[in-house]
Amino acid sequence: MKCQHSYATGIFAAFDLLQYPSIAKKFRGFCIGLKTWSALSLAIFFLPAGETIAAKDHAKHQIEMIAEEIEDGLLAYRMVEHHVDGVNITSRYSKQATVPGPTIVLTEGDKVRLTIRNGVTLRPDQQISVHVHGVHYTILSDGTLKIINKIEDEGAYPDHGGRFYTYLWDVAPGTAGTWPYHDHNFETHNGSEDRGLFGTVIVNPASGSVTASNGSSISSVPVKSIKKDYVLYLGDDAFWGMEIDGASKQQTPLGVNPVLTAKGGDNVRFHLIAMGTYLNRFQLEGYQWVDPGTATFIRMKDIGPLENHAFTIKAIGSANYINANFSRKLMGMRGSFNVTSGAH
Ligand SMILES: [Cu+2]
Repeated sequence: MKCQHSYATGIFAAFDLLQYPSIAKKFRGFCIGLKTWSALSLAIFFLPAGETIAAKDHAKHQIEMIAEEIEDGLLAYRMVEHHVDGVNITSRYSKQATVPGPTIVLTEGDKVRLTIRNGVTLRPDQQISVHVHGVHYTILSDGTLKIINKIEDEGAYPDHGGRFYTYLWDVAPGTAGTWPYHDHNFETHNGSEDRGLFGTVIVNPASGSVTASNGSSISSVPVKSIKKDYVLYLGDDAFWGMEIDGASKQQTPLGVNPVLTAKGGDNVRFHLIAMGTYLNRFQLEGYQWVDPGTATFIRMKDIGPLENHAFTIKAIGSANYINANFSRKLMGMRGSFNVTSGAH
């Protein structure tokens, strides 16, 4: 996924260095972009890479992930630890590294401190990073190489000796939505998301409710009423899926072109992210849903590279989901949405 980058500086830079001074210890060299904070930067940034970060900061989400090699030459992210307000929620995630990687569920207004480690030892000189879309951050949390960000290679080298890189995300008002994150530094400055290093951030709205369709009318339903979240990545030849159970919050990787299951009458939410290079036309045959930001029903959605689409529906019957783009259809990009009988 090639990215367009917008660089936020200023207020969040101050926030970054003052509210989270400990975080800057990982940076090697000098920050040439933050002149205002140069005196502070000199003191903080000169510390060696890989120094243990002091626990003193205030991010609601404390996240540590590692990238690892898995079967078939794939690379994948694994959740090592996730604490929310000090509560350990790591058991929600797969114990293995998965494709797609862990889905990080946030709410507008949250702050995140995410540390990445690199367990891919086959290339000792190659960084792995986490570059995220949708949320706000300073240039030092962009997760790209210096050739792009002009300041620093913002990733982790292989984990000999505990090297890592830490990002700060500001999940500011207005960032609600479904966003991809992915590596940007392995092998090339385009990263290695085509080998599995990608995952999803879901930012739930601060209002606590989302627009939903029951097939004929539009309503607002509580996020808490959603029984399942399905995350579907659209590659060039397959969907890669995972799901989150609404009650237990347990995340389950579903593999390629997965069968999605729901009980009739349940609210379920689809999150589609296009990571390939082609235009996709998503259909959930027989269903209509609300085009986000509008009050319009749609029965298909064109999703180009890097684009996202999320919608909530009431499960009212089994259907196939399909990429109706002709060549993608020929590749077999389809799967089933199996709805068992329940309280309609
Ligand atoms: Cu991207």
